[in-house]
Amino acid sequence: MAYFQPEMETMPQEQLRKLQSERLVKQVRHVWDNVPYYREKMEAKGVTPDDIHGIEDLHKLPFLCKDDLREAYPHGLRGMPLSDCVRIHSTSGTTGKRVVAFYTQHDIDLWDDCCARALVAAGATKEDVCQIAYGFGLFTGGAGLNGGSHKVGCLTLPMSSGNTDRQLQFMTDLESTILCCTPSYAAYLAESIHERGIRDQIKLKAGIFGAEAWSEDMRRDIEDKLGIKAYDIYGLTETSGPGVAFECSEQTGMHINEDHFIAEIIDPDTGEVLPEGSKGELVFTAITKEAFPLLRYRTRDICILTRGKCSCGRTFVKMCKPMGRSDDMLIIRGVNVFPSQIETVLIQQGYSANYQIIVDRVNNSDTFEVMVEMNPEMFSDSLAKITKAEKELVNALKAMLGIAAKVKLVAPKSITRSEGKAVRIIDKRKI
Ligand code: DLL
Repeated sequence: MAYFQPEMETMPQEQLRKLQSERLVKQVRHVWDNVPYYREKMEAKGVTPDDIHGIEDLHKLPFLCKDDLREAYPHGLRGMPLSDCVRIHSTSGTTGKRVVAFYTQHDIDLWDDCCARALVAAGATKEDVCQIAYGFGLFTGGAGLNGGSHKVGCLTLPMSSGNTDRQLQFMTDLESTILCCTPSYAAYLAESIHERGIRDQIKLKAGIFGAEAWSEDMRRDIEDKLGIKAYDIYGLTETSGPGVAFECSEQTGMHINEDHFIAEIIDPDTGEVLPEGSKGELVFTAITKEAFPLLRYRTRDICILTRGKCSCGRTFVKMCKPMGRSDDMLIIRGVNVFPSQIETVLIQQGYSANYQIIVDRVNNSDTFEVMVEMNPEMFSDSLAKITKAEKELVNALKAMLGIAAKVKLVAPKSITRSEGKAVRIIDKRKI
């Protein structure tokens, strides 16, 4: 079994807990001394660093949420002098102020390690050619995997996202073996490879896909089309970027890099910490980051943590695929709807994951429409056949969600393709 940092990745759990405790105590002191915004929050809760003796005291600390980050924009949560910071990254948020995260060189070094662990878990060695088709720039995807790939010693192709012709040319000419990009772009590349009939020129063996929700069905679809093993990777700008958690060969959840991040699951409504195995909101405490040392950051991602023995030998706790976000869950006619549920139905019914959900409010009542691209072979079907297929989808969606959606099958490739993160939801009620 290959690991990038075996001493950490396979550390016995008791020892790991001790390491986390030591690092937490140190980190709380660092934040208290250097981040007045959080110190005030601690003071308001009547907590000081003297109250934090280890991981068992974590619950005493106040939460941070996205609103705090917006309020403290741009420098309020920075934990190191600007002269010690070497880079920023920023989120792609559509509303309000962006979130700006700062990094020291040491932060980048540890972040690269986390991404290198993910690559090695996917089978990467220095013999590999790693094509990075995540965006480079303020987005963390490109930079994170690029750094990880260098650490492993792969030949790194910093392609950034988009320009599919160029991606496929390099993929074939330089014989890329590992592809890193969003799952929606991976699906798009797979489709383009199929259309061009160049599958036999593709040497890929693994893909590392994350940054957005994707279902198990979508995984199987991409794996079949590209003939690879597809691994999930999770992270967020606030906690450095990709590599907070990564999948191993078992593909049954993502190991959280617990020597750098303490994970908790809380009830999103009450903030109460839930026992392991419960479904709730994922909260992270970064215990090694210097420049942007967030404590108890509420991710809004809904998830379950499990701490079983893993056949890969890693001892880190596993998170399941995020089951939606507590803030992008749609409430339609009073029913909670996650886009991932819709995606599952579509793939089970043999459609691609190219869809768009349109929600509106007409006469005080919610309207709910799902536009789905028909498969190319359906394009020449009669109207009656297409109407029948639409009805079948309406029924399957109703069985999954408990409410009825209007379904419209549209021409193949007519829904705007995203080469970064897919825009799945248009909620006109909010506009
Ligand atoms: O998406 C970092 C990243 C880059 C992760 C490349 C993986 C690969 P943000 O743009 O700040 O950072 O978005 C973070 O994206 O809170 C989740 O809601 C979602 N997300 C990230 N990874 C996954 C995943 C990057 N594997 C937000 N599955 C997070 C589902 C994911 N959702």
